[in-house]
Amino acid sequence: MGTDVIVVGLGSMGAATAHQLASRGIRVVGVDRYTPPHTNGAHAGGSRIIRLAYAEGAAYVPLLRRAYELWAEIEQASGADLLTPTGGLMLGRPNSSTVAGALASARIHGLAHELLDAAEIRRRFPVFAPDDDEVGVYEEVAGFVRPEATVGTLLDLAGRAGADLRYGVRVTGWSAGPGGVTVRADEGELTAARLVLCPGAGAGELIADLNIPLRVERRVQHFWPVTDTGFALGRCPIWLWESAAGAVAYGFPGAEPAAGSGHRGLVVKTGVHVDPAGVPRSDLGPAEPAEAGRAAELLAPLLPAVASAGQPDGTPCLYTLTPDEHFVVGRHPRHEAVTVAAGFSGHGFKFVPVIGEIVADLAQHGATRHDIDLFAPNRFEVPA
Ligand code: PYC
Repeated sequence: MGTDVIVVGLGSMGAATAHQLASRGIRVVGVDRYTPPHTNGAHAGGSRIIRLAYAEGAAYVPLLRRAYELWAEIEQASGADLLTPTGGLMLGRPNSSTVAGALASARIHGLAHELLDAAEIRRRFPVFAPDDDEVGVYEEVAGFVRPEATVGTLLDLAGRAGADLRYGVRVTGWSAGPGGVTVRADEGELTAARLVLCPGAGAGELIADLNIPLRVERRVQHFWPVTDTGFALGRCPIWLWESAAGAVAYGFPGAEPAAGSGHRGLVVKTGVHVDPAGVPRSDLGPAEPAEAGRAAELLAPLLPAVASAGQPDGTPCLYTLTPDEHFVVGRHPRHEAVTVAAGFSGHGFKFVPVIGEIVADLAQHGATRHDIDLFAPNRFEVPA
């Protein structure tokens, strides 16, 4: 019997899509160059933020509501612990996009939230030292998800539902015609009725014909050894902070240190999402002391205990950024049998289950009930 859908890329969105399709009884073959979960893309590092009052746009909120439902369903189906609510604090000046965007989403969608001034932030969460003119939007439902465990769980569930998952397969190209799709790989060709492309940082080659000016950029997540128990889970929320200079950093409550590390305190993970003074790189080489130094310099005003902690470990990952930093999700504009999910711009992981649902809808029915106008794959095309 033939294949209904080939899914290229099983890193996160592809894993969720393969799970959705296989659970619907669709014959899926999934291929990946590596064996996910792995450290070659965007799902390494142990944790990713999830939040509802979405600063990046109110249009994301309905998708996040559905994502929360699906995260719970996946946890229930697998027994895996994938999402930990911690509360979340969006910090910055009132007119920063991080604060103003979160507030707008909360107000438009009637989301439970509190607006805290600097003194109240310092009182409730003493590890933070915001300037007097900074505020925070606090929401209870925010927290973090576990990316590697999620990808592993989704692939496991997909395989159990009948998906044929093949690893170590390097895809070199594809074509689509009236009779279906052909995927070319080092090992030979695969054919199916439909194709889903979830290429992650390899998007440049596989969706080159869409002419999306994607940028692949390195980011390093740092793990700081701290002693202040104010960072403990239950006392410290996940956070996102926009500095007056336009840098955006984020972080998590402290975790137990790895056995044998010799550190008796907590390990706090942070990342720099935007550094206006950063020089773009797109390699996955080992984290460098200068990168930790720059992170400490950026974080010093907000989190003095992190900035003065010992040398952190660092894990690099790759962002695939679109020009407007909104995702690319939809049917290929010239090949109706092909669906694309790419360009998650460093803020996509929280959406993994709902993107899987949307992409499976598009591959199965050609349409989805979710509003994905913001993500149109052809929005960067210049009219001839
Ligand atoms: O939601 O994880 C996130 C995030 C990090 C930086 C921007 N958004």
